[in-house]
Amino acid sequence: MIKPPKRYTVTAALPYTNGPIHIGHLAGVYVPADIYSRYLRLKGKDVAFICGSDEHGVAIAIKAKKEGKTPQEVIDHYDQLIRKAFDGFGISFDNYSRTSRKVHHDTASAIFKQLEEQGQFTVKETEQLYDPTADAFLADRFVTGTCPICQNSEAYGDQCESCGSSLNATDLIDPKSTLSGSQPVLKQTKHWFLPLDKSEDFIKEWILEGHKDDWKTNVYGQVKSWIDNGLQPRAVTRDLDWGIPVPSEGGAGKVLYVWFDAPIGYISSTKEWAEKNKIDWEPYWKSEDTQLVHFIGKDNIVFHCIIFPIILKNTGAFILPENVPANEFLNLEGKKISTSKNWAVWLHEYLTDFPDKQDVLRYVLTANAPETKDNDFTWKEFQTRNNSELVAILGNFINRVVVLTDKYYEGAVPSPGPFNDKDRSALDGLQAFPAIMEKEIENYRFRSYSQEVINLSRLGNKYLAEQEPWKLIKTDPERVKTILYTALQIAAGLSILSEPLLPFTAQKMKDMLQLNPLWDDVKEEELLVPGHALGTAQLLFQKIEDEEINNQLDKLKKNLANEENEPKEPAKKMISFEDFSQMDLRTGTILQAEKIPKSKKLLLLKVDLGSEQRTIVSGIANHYGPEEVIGKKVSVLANLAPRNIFGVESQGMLLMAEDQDGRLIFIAPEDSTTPSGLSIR
Ligand code: B3M
Ligand code: ZN
Repeated sequence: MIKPPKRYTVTAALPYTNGPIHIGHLAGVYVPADIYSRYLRLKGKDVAFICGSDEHGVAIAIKAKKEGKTPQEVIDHYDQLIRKAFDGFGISFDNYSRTSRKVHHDTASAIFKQLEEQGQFTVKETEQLYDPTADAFLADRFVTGTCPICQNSEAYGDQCESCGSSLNATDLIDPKSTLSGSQPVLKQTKHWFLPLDKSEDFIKEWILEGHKDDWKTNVYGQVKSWIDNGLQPRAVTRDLDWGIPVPSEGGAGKVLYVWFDAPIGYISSTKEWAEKNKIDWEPYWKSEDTQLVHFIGKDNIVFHCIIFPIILKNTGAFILPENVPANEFLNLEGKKISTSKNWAVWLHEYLTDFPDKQDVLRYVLTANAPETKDNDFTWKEFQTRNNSELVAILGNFINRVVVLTDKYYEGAVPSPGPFNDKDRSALDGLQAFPAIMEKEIENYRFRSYSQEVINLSRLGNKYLAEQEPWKLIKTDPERVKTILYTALQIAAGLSILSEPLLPFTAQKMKDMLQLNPLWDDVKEEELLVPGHALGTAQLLFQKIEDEEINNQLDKLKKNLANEENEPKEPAKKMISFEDFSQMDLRTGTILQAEKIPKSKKLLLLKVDLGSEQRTIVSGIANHYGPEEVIGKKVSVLANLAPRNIFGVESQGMLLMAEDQDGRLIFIAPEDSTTPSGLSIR
């Protein structure tokens, strides 16, 4: 039997302070982390629930440039907005710090210096894209261009958000600097590289062997594919002026890569918290009897399961995470949540529109959480779950019990008579719930835990409906005392067991019941003793009307309309006819198609171009299966230089268009008898 941990360090991904946070952040990271931390506290555990603002990185520098502000002004604005949103939703961090603070600069710099002194880095001169107009090296996010895999014309230097491929900035076709719009040039620069490849065996043993049974398959699978593809040395410095200056000879004008410094932000935030509370921070990050859990979204898996653990391991002083239960993504009304398209439900706006309904959103986002696959939030489901589960089951049960106790016994818990089988089974049912819920929470299955809260409410409602105290009161008032005593125990159990999920509602229940126990008290015989005086009854939830939902849907549609009406700049700079005539565009027919192992995005195609056949790798696997495209007429850029993609030489490019929902559509001759190999002009 493994000894239970002495303490828990629970971290939640540090949000970038380059914009507000939305329901996707809550569903993916912060509500699950808060449920877990609140539960541990109710179990009487020693918990450090840690977070903070992630304030470096090019995204902030770009935002500042776009808004004509300094990066400091940007981060100060969004740091406050995000803190208020977290407070508004009861995300109960023990500490929320900022990576722009000195404690973090010192902590990250010390770890960098330790790794450098240990000779853990390789320093290399590499060619990096440089903007001669802005006289600045371009970090990946400062470069946009056409994705070589799926032709998305707005791919970034490090990643294509359309097909999800990880890119090198030099891979982009027709790269453009986001600083000046000019064509970047390649220039020599020096960077410090962390040789991740040297730690492959460590990751294989620690995760692929050690956590194959207890880590979520989506997390395990992503780590496995990174290992299968082979880890590469990764630059941990950048040519930027916003961030933590590289604390080393020759580091002038360079900063730590944001993904090197940000996870260390968990440690600096813990230090800050420990200092405020006059306790030692080290046990929370260095003692083997501490359980460390990282709550993140799926796009942060590689940083939390591979890069950060390798940094910690190489310093030789820190513990590793026991689990990293990353969630998938939440979509909104069937579309990807998009900051740029304002297709989101912003938390600060929700709190204005629904000032007393934080728990409703916490509940709906948990009941529908993207725990194993991307999931969809709809306002209709928000309304339905509120009205038919929170109001009709949980709220209705608590209200009836408190109002009837008030009415029959002036708000004092009655003394029960002898229990019959129904009473006994209701009380036994209640006492079984803590263990049922514990199992779900401790396995990071919060959706299921949320439904157990509703099931406990159902048990209470069903008991009352069967016992009908409002009828019996006339004929058998003694019996009614036993019924309401029993129902009050269930209400008391609910007020505790629902707290991790519904903290605001739980507080209202505890005020009504005048109760403040711990989780394990629910396993006891009696939570509310006879004679105990209750507080005043208050409604826990209100029905949500169609109009409120329609207002939200109208707001989203307006956002989208504004986005669509926004003047579209030409995606690229103008070209001459001569430039265009250099492109050899031809009609083609797809003869064969198959998926590329280890890639979710790519299809390997054999395309007939009339006089010849070409092998072409195309990033359309997310949109079309192999069997769907065989025989399809396509347009091909036939004179694109061959490129090696996932070990396959791709000899050309399929032309695709992207519709407003992000779906890729073929640009092809309508007439299916059009021969292949015709020149398109
Ligand atoms: N700032 C959040 C993101 O990728 C990123 C997390 C850092 S956790 C150390 O959206
Ligand atoms: Zn792409």
